[in-house]
Amino acid sequence: MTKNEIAEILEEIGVLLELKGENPFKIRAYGSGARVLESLESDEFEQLVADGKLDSVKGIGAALAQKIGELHETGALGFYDKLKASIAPGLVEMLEVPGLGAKKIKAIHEKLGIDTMEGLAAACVDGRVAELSGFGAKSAAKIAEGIKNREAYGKRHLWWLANEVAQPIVAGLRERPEVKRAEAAGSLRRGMETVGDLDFIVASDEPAPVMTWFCELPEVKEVTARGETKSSVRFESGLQADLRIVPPGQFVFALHHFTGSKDHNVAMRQRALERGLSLSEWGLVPADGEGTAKEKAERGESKEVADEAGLFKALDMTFVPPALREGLGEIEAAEAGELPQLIEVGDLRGAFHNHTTASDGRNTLAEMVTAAEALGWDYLGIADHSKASFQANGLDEERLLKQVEEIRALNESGRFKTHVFAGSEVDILTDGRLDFADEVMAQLDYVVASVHNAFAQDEDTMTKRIIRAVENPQVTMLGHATGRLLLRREPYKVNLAKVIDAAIANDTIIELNASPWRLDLDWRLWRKAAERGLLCAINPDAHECDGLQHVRAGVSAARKGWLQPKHVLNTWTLEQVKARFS
Ligand code: DGT
Ligand code: CA
Ligand code: CA
Ligand code: ZN
Repeated sequence: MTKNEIAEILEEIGVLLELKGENPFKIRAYGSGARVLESLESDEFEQLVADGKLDSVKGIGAALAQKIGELHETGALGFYDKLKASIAPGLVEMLEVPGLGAKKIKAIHEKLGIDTMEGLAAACVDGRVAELSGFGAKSAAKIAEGIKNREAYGKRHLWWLANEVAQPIVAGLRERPEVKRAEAAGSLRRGMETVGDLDFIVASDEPAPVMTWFCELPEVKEVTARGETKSSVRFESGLQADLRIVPPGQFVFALHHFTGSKDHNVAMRQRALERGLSLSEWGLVPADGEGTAKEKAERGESKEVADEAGLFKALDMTFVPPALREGLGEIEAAEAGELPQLIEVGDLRGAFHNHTTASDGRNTLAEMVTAAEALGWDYLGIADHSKASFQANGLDEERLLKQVEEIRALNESGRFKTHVFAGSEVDILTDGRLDFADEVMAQLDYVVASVHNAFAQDEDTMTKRIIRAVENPQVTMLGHATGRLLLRREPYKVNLAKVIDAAIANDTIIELNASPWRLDLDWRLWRKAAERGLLCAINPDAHECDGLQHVRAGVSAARKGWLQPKHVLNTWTLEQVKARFS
């Protein structure tokens, strides 16, 4: 296990101990142990483990060092497994409800004897939670709402996580000798920010062994339907997947049909009808004549197409990338040959808005730059939190200016090919003032301004607050414009049309926060905004080296927003970005 994975487990152990009501010193030891680990360089950590000297680090005692060693070596820890097994799963689940921490869950468990979600939901309704000391009616209502959201959200899954499940399965299908072609279709292929279920389409003349392989995958928890050419399964996470196996001649039509979206399909079928054709998952057949579309296709009456480009061509269109298949004007644009050349991951030369161990990141400045260099990036922007974000260990003026010096020295040292821009993610205070004075921000290469508190402000107040920040000449870009956390937290109330107007008028960039949990500003708003001149920055908001990879999710969302390289700051050359920041 890597040091960051170990740190996560230590953090979790702290929370589990708190749920059990263990002594506060013990609990704190795990939390601070995690933070000490995070602040070590990876090499330094490996060396300490190899030398058996972890316990010489301040904040890591002998017992903790032993546990870290065990996790590092075996990837498991008996103490942790036993601890988890000793706590009712319902209590652990409650940690995911917004507004519920270990302390409150413990009180609910001890005073009301509740250890399931259902029990908790009922106690919120009948007033028992409201009566508990330290709760009250307002907090009971908030918990009830959190549980309800969780149920609604629970039916969908984050694109990033669903994709991590899907890709190895596609690769596995393609390795099978009976499989001619295999793709993941549906909302996953279209790059929707959340996914209801996975839809695998396979071309094969010999479905039986493929079906068996799929239904017997080790990660499959339950086979919910099993047929010769179609099956459905459910994974541990609750994510479900359909597999359809079709004869190779039908593959392109099935792939297109099950990629969707429904709106896109409806428009495509309409277009086919105008040409005397009927389009379906079976094929593209004459609309008139004997029998159903399926029968016609089976009689070999379908047009033959080698790939989706061929299918679109048969309807006098250019290829529509899956990202654009939402029925939002892509048919007309493809007919006119006016589809945009969408941005690709390879167009990115760097990224802004990244954190280090100076605030709440898990990797040091040097580690982050090393990771950016490995990605071949020309530049990396560092924007740690500012002092108002004390819970994220935000930097005050003194620490910030020291970091700027450190970054300038790093650039001059020639140690990395990747240039580092010195920035800050500066809190937008409740009235729209910024957490740093203009003279301080003027010493930075750029500023990301973000809202991190007072989410409950009314729409008018929040809109004015954000616009005031957007109008500040020191602000380069606005961070996560709505604060939403997909499937977890609703956006705060803000008039985005006004914010976008203000950003365009003041030549302020708005980020497309590429964290798979945010993807904020939403892709649905980008096409129009970019046409009106809004510049986008695809910002991974990375809190560790691996987090830089999240730009992939950002690019996926940007493509759904019809964005081209010219709309995105990260595609600019180093010299162009330097000029913009100067
Ligand atoms: P999801 O799973 O909710 O995230 O969204 P999708 O788009 O993956 O939807 P899903 O899995 O129900 O079906 C996959 C695609 O199959 C869908 O995008 C379009 C096509 N499809 C499924 N059912 C229908 C239907 O009743 N009518 C039409 N026109 N297309 C359908
Ligand atoms: Ca689906
Ligand atoms: Ca489906
Ligand atoms: Zn932030």
